[in-house]
Amino acid sequence: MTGEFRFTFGPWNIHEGADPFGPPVRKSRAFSEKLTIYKELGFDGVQFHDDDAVPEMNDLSPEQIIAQAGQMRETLDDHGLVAEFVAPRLWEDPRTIDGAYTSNDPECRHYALERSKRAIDIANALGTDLIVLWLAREGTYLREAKDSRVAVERLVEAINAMLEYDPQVRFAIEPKPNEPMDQAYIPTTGHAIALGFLTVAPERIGVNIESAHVVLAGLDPSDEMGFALAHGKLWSVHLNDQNGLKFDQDRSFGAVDLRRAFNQVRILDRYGYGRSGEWVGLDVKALRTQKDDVATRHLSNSRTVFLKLLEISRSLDDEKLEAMIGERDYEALDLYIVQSLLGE
Ligand code: GLO
Ligand code: MG
Repeated sequence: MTGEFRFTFGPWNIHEGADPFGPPVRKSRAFSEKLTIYKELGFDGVQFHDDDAVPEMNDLSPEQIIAQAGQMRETLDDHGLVAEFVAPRLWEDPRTIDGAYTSNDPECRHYALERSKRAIDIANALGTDLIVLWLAREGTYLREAKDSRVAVERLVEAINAMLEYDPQVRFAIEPKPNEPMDQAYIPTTGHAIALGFLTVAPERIGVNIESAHVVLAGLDPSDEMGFALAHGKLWSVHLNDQNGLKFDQDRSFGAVDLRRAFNQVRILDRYGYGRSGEWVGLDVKALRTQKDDVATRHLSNSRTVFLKLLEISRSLDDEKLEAMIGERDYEALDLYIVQSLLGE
């Protein structure tokens, strides 16, 4: 069964190029302007942080938030776009400095949960049932400051409260091993799925696997995808690339390791990814050196590379592959793949 692929990205993927050592180098684009670019670049879906859909939402009542999200849905309709997911942005508020759901301060944990419920309201108003939880600050810089067992219990408690708040909504946890924290509590796909099994509704907990995050954990993205697929839990992907164990680079898909990218496309295609409505998200950043007028190429390039690798994967001679595998002639297999990637 082959996959069916539609593409999404988030408004944060078109950005001004600031990094921890320097200010913005490109002009800001309004969200409304970004929306006009999606279709031109070949994308049909939008990924949202809650406050991408409803800016300044902490100053609004729940009713006002729902009304504004409803307007955003109309804007999406006008552009022929749909919302893939909403992610509560729980890492910028002063109350989430020491973590959101795992903060040692009960008032801060309360804020995180209430904000997450508003994100669920926004998802409903936008017409999606998927919430992505990137657990950004759920970790610590020093082991003695927080209790890792209690942290897991608090994550389960918060997720249970969200599951109970809305009986339909599904959650895709986006694991990441580090950054902004030194060590995160839910660093890999296995941790995320296991966390789901501690909740009251494991069938509503899946994962969003990001290639760069997997590389930062020292693992192979296509293997992590295989693990999630075997559990029926691969509900979104954030494809990108990463040059070794550094800061989270979000490089264009396939820009660093083409073969690693190929294997991600191949496993998604072989197991019918997208046939149940899953999207291919490209969580890529423009290089800081990229000039303003061409600072969306990372998105269209990533999609182009995905489709090219898909073509290569589908053109492989299955009988030849099976024969090499049957003979255990993995050197021949190796050369066949490399030659295919070289276009030979
Ligand atoms: C950062 C994450 C981030 C999330 C996004 C959605 O490392 O990849 O971009 O994917 O905030 O929650
Ligand atoms: Mg991501």
